Amino acid sequence: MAWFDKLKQGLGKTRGIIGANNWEMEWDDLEFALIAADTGAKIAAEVVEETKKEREKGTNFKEALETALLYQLEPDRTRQILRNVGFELDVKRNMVPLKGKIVMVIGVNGVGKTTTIAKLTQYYQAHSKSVMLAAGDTFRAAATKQLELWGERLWAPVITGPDGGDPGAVAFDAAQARKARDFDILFVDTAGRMHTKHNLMEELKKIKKVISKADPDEPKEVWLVLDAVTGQNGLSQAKKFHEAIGITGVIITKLDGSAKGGILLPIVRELGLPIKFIGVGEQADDLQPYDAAAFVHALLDMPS
Ligand SMILES: Nc1nc2c(ncn2[C@@H]2O[C@H](COP(=O)(O)OP(=O)(O)O)[C@@H](O)[C@H]2O)c(=O)[nH]1
Ligand SMILES: [Mg+2]
Repeated sequence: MAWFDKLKQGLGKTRGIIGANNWEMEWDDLEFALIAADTGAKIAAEVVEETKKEREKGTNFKEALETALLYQLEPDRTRQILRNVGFELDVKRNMVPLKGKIVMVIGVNGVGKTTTIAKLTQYYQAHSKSVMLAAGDTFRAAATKQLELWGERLWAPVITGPDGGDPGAVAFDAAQARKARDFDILFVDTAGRMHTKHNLMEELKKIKKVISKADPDEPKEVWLVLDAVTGQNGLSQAKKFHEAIGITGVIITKLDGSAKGGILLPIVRELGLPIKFIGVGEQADDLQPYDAAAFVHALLDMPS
């Protein structure tokens, strides 16, 4: 199945809530539906206001809602203007750029960090980049093995350390190895949970600092992985991680099976964080560069 259809199918639950079968609804119902899809109350009210404004211009309900959602998800107005004058932006063909060479990937347990790293590896390799991996989740015994298996499958070297060892040491070795072997990108996997005596945020801060000792000015990217299924809870996770570590991008996973696609709105609008990719399945190619229009069109069951 094409990724767009997967996303469309996954968002079908959200679409059901916002009344895709009935493209005309009471404003209160729309507001409630948006809240149910995890946009949060404030943004839901804004979307309703924007939709109303568009309706007053004579736009039909579906297109009015499309504009209102795009306004939220694409704060970069120039892109909207370009689209309005019929200029299509092709994000699928252009590689999602990286500010530096090292990307630290963080997030709570089970959100899909390790799987997403595999997907990112395949994505950047397809754009002719050489990729190395660091198995920084030393907390769970199976985590290193999981990354090693992906590394074998994708022909990407994986730097590992002993189970239960210091994740900072793994990250340091990997950062040095990347430089020495001149690889384009290093993705650093991390744990989502620590032994009770360790604090996860402190540990992640330490890993970040250690990387900059091996390679000054790195990591330039810290990407947070969020599971769409966790809904509004994901927003508070994002706030906490952002305050503690500083996030440069967000990846939303499991949009293939979620009714909570609305979480993207507060991530963009309230936290001001860019969404880099979305995950739509468990395979290495189930990853797509984030595109606001494609997301809204999947949500509203419009053609891509
Ligand atoms: N349906 C679906 N499952 C996913 C997606 N991304 C990851 N998973 C699954 O989520 C589970 C946890 O993933 P993992 O990468 O181990 O999470 P981590 O603990 O954050 O490293 C695995 O079963 C993955 O296959 C996605 O986009 N869609
Ligand atoms: Mg993992």
